[in-house]
Amino acid sequence: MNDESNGSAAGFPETFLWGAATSAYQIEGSPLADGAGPSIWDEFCRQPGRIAGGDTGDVACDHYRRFRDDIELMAQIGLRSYRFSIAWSRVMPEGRGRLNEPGLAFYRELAERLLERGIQPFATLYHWDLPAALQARGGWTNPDCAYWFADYAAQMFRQLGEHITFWSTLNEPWVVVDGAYMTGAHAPGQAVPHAVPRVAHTLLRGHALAVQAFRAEGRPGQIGLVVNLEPKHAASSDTADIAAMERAHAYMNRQFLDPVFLGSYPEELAAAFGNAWPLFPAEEMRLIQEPIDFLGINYYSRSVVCDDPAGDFFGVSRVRQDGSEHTEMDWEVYPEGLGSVLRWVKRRYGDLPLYVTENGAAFNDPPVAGGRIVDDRRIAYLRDHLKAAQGALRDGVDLRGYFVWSLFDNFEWSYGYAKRFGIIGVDFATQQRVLKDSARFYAEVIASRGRSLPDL
Ligand code: IFM
Repeated sequence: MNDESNGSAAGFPETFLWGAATSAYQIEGSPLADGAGPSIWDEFCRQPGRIAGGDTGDVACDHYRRFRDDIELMAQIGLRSYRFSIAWSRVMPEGRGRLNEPGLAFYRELAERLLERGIQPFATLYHWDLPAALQARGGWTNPDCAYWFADYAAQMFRQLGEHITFWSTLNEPWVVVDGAYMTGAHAPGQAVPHAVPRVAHTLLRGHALAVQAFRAEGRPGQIGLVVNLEPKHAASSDTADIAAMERAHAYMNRQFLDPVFLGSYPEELAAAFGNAWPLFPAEEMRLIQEPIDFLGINYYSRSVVCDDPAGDFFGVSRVRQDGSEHTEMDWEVYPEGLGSVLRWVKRRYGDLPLYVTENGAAFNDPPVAGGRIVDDRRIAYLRDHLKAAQGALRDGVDLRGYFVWSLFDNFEWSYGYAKRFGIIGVDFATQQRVLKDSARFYAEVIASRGRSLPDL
């Protein structure tokens, strides 16, 4: 992935989908209300020491009860689309079989009201909150989980497909394998690296079976996959560092896309896993290549890496770029990387419709003053990334939309509520919402189709 220029000339296309994104466990709260079943995150948050400050998603942004007012805030910003996820155990408490009608009613009303306000629902089927009942059967380490996921997906297409036409199967499968099974920092918190290849494969089988289920339903709409990508740069021109960069790139950027678009896993992974690398049946590799309508790309940062036998599972360590600006996640601010990943996907995997399904930054915002939250660093971050996206568009990338992460300050997984990504500030004690200056900035960008961005 090389960096290239990202200049720009005109505004974004008329049909460009301007949005903001969230996920169920991070904002909804009331995870067990109205007959919902527990998810692995409900259970994980109850394990001492897992989440900063002992935080949980029990209340979060209380969106489950406040979504009607929240849609008004979305309309105020002028969003054309809202990307949210469906909590599997809210609609299927045991993860299989029985549907929970009040849970379905929540998503149905959410989608209906969004459409009434001219906001396109963009639904994710799996944003990490596996039903606990399925974890008890092995979760994603059980190959049957692919079928459980596809059955759930088929039910959602049937139950909600009248109102929802944009679907994505999995959000960031790399984080599922890395957080949940490589490092154990995410639910279900198992650091079992040898399980990673099989979990990745089961996720991809589940994804492909869900896409087939969508086609079988014959409903109008589009279905895709969402991955998180980041350019990997070698810390030096040393061959060991370059090889380390290739390993990191194979693991994070190619592990899921090579099988979907090219029909094989990166050789670097088979080499790194050695005896733990399974023999994947040819018919399963063919299944995984089920064509999709779009690819969603979540982009936040790049990473500069070096060879380090004492580093991660792949013998790689990150080299922090001290001279650069970093967000509160300690992620380097690197807008040109967004253009790089968009162009790289087009070059390597072909010219398919792309969406930037997440992009944003956690910063320590100043307190509310005079009804405002002045978050200039977030504005600069969004501005520079939007310019990079526009440069890619100008270079012929078929970019169809852009979603800010996140609409609200929310539950940032193992960091709890300590990291604030929102363009809407949330006071978690009172649930008061305040549109940050970045929300007003984004509203202008949307209204002007990007012409309010400098140098456009
Ligand atoms: O909060 C997460 C989100 O759930 C998935 N993508 C990255 C975000 C920021 O870490």
